Amino acid sequence: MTVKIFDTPQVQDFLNTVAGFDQAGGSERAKRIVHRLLADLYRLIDDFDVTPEEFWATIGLMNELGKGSQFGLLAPGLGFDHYLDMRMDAEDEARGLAGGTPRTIEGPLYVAGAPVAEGITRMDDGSDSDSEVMWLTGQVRDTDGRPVAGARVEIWHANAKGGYSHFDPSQSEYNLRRTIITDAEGRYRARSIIPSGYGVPEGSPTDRVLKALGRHGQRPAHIHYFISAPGHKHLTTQINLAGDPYTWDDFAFATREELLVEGRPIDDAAEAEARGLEGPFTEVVFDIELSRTEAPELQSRHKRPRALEQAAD
Ligand code: MBD
Ligand code: FE
Repeated sequence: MTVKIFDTPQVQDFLNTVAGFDQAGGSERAKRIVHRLLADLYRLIDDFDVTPEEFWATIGLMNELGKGSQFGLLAPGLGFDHYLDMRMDAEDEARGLAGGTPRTIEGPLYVAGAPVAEGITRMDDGSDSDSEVMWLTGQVRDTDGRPVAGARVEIWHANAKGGYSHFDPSQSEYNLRRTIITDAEGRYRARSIIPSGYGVPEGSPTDRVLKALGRHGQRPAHIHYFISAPGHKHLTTQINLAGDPYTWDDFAFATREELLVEGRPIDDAAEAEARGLEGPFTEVVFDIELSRTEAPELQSRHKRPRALEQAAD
């Protein structure tokens, strides 16, 4: 039976009490946000005639999401990460800080504390001899085209099975995760392996939510970056390797035209030798343009829970 009680004074008074409006302590912002959130949900329950069975199934699902630390995975699937990016883009536009390489979402699989190298490094541990060798390089410049020496370029990506070290126990510590400090010409260079796309674990609570929406949990092959340098705006971004069937069908909505990079297959002994490689490889070039800013809060990444990062950092 359909009943409508949301607009009654009893329910409205009840909401005010639940949100702590009649209490002196607590945070005004927390109260207003919780009040709004609960009001929207109470109204939804009324409008959709949500049954107790549906409500408690949802509580069970949320407990499972929490147990598996999956809220960070569901969030991009529900578009929150991209929505926050759209808001930060609009803020940059309003502040006159637009320009440079575009941002895109961080995702939940960063791990703090990767090994740091000057200018050049190898990211893979050499245990995967079946994967395609990747030569990943680029130059960091400011928006006037001047190279940025000494920039911190943090890179992380999946292996050819779509797994990330730390979260995938079959990989060695910090495999496919490095920080490279750009050389005098602003360049970074890394030997690695070509990543595959990521897929949300089959049967996981996040997968169940996506399936209920008729959606999949696949991401195209991508490589994550944090780039920072004093006097420049911190950049969180990713590149996508062109030609992936999921390029424009990313469950996390991170693809941007400007961030699509075509790998160049090279089968030339002299080219390989020039990079200290043997045999064929695929070169992936990603140049990065940073906007200048003197605001210290714009020069470092946002705080959020991250693996192996101190909450105080
Ligand atoms: C990933 O590798 C990722 O980048 C995002 C955003 C979500 C899940 C897995
Ligand atoms: Fe990723």
